[in-house]
Amino acid sequence: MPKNPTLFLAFLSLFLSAVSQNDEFVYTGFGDGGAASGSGTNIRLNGVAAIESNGILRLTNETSRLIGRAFYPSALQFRNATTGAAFSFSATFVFAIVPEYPKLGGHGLAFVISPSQELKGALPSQYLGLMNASDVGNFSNHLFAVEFDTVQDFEFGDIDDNHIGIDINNMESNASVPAAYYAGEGGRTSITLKSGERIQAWIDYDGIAKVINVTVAPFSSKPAVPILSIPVDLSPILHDRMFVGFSASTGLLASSHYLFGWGFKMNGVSQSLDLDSLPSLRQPKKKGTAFIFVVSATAVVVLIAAVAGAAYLFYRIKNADVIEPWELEVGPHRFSYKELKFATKGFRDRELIGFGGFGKVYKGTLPGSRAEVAVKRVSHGSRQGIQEFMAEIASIGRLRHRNLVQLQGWCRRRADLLLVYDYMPNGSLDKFLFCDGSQKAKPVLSWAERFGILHGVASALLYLHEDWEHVVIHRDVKASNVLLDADLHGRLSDFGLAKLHEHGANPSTTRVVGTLGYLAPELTRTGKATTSCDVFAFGALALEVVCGRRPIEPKAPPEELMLVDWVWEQWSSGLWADVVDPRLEGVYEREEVAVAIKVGLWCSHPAAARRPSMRQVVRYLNGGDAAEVPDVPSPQLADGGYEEEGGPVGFDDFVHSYPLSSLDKVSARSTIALGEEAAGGLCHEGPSILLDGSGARGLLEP
Ligand SMILES: *[C@@H]1O[C@H](CO)[C@@H](O)[C@H](O)[C@H]1NC(C)=O
Ligand SMILES: *[C@@H]1O[C@H](CO)[C@@H](O)[C@H](O)[C@H]1NC(C)=O
Ligand SMILES: *[C@@H]1O[C@H](CO)[C@@H](O)[C@H](O)[C@H]1NC(C)=O
Ligand SMILES: *[C@@H]1O[C@H](CO)[C@@H](O)[C@H](O)[C@H]1NC(C)=O
Ligand SMILES: *[C@@H]1O[C@H](CO)[C@@H](O)[C@H](O)[C@H]1NC(C)=O
Ligand SMILES: *[C@@H]1O[C@H](CO)[C@@H](O)[C@H](O)[C@H]1NC(C)=O
Ligand SMILES: CC(=O)N[C@H]1CO[C@H](CO)[C@@H](O)[C@@H]1O
Repeated sequence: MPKNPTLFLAFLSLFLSAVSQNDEFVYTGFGDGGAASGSGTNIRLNGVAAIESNGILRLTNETSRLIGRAFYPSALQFRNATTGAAFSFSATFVFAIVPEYPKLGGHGLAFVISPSQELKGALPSQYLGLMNASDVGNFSNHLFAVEFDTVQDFEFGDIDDNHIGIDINNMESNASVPAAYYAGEGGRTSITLKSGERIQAWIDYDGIAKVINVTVAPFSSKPAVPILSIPVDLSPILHDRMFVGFSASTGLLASSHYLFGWGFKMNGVSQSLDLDSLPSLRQPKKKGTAFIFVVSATAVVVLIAAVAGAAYLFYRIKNADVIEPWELEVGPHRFSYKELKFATKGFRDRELIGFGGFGKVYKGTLPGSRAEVAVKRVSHGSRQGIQEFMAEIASIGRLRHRNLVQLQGWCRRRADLLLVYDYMPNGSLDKFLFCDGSQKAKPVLSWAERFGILHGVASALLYLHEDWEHVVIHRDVKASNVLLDADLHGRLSDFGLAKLHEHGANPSTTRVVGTLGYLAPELTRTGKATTSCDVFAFGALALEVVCGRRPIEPKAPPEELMLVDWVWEQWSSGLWADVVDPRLEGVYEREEVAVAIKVGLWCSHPAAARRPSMRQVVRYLNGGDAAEVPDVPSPQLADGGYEEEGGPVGFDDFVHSYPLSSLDKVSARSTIALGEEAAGGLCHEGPSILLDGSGARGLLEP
């Protein structure tokens, strides 16, 4: 028994009253007048969150890579302190997500119960401001969140770009569903989170049955059946006292995330919110009955003036560029749309010089300098396109190397995205190497020219991998991405797929992009692009340049189908002269060809760890002495547990020869499609493949 029972009881009642006082609140708007009922306290904001004058809480605006959070100011008792059992609770809130580009969201918001209001070290983008890459899945996070996600992130197995998920200590949801609601008998009606409209959500936890329910609807009455209902015991996940609130983030793509009202109750049903009584993003329409006559008379006059003005303004606006703040921070020169339209003669089809993975490429002549440029127009409204574009500008703006195709500048006009490059008069390397026989066949490149091109591409890759301030992985090294300038020097192009990696950081990717025949085997398994994947693709390129053949040649006899296999075979039996492009008619430097073959085979090794670095590649190409190049490790010594000891060899290694292993995760359909295309006698580059993070699904791009 405490010595002073009165004092003890006073403390106890104070404690209990504190608990009961804090266990329910309602925000009807977040302005001063709309403070939580009862308490005079308002809401605690951090990151870029702010309350707008009309009482709307804005978690983020449309600037990229922001975090905004709002928490109820004091911690709430979420568990019975004696038993450690989580209490039931219910929450309801109204939010809206207004994306920068109407069809593209970025990234979403989450209702969160967390041990702190700060969440130090957390990242924006796909992490929603909740955690960082090293925290993901760690049980000491003690984090419960319901995500309203508008971006499909393959790394965390997102089901689509419009889903609701329950996240426990992890960004990979324990359960998720496409956003929708059940209205009456009507079945499931889907709802677009990033529509910009107000959406109400309800989150109910039953501490006895240990079930969490999530419901959303575009109106205030709660649908009877939740859209997401899963059994989960929050007792081990929560601490006794936790903070409750919201977190939102933006990535390369951005949305404004708004909250309009929020009700919460521990051990009970939260007070309902009425959409009509909450602040609204749109200005209410003014209704004036008395003035209608006067107004309409005036309106007629104004209208006539306005139509004339509008016609002029429309012309102006149509040709005007709206420059957003982030655009000023992007490195290279920003062209005006008018300049580029003029340069390409209005993007005329006759100026078209190619199709990239994400858009068309036009030839243009700049109005002032008369300089020739290539203008890549990223497809309108394609979400991938815009993401690629952002990555492209950010990463290549400041890259400078004589063997890279220089980005001169760029332009964005609404959803139209344009990149301006140096014009390469001689086109791409693949046009020179393959397609003999067609009328447009280019002259045969001499060995000296070929060796020079390999050398140039290797030094460009070395620059990207090691010599720049960030590690840049090209991800799509192939003959059609090597362009030739007027002097037939090779220049690496198309950094649309490049992503930046800080030196030392663990490069991880969410999407595998590449081209059949150049994809490193480990890439299809792990989905992680590394510099070794570029080395692998360079190996394929080196062999192509020597042999004048594609990495996979469907028209060739079966034993020659896979270029690497065939070259390895001939090389090991000393018959390597047979693989050299017959169009060279035997005129080549034997020593250099041997170096190129050796380096090509070495780079093509199926085990990433056994491939050389680009620095070694450049050194051996410079040396031009085959004897200096170490013996290429046998491809049979792939990764796995056997190595040189002669231990057990995996079954798979007998089934597939090693370059085929780079195809084994790609559906048979891809291989067939490739065969058909080639059989049609078309002069195409091989199909590109997009694999999702699981590595299992192959999509063909024409
Ligand atoms: C968004 O918020 C950030 C941080 O408060 C600010 O720097 C930026 O200018 C804002 N952007 C826009 C478009 O309002
Ligand atoms: C906590 O659990 C104990 C034991 O079941 C119970 O007696 C007590 O009333 C509970 N406390 C609260 C605040 O629910
Ligand atoms: C990740 O967040 C934790 C705290 O949640 C922090 O200690 C850690 O330093 C962060 N890591 C990075 C790489 O920022
Ligand atoms: C989880 O986080 C704690 C505290 O930040 C840390 O000590 C621990 O090593 C982490 N565990 C894992 C598996 O990363
Ligand atoms: C789901 O939640 C439980 C904890 O309740 C956890 O053990 C599990 O790893 C979570 N993640 C997934 C993806 O199911
Ligand atoms: C959750 O949903 C289920 C299924 O509709 C329902 O039976 C249950 O009562 C709900 N629980 C809560 C706490 O709303
Ligand atoms: C081999 C080849 O086609 N070379 C051309 C490369 O481009 C320059 C400049 O346009 C031409 O003069 C060359 O003939």
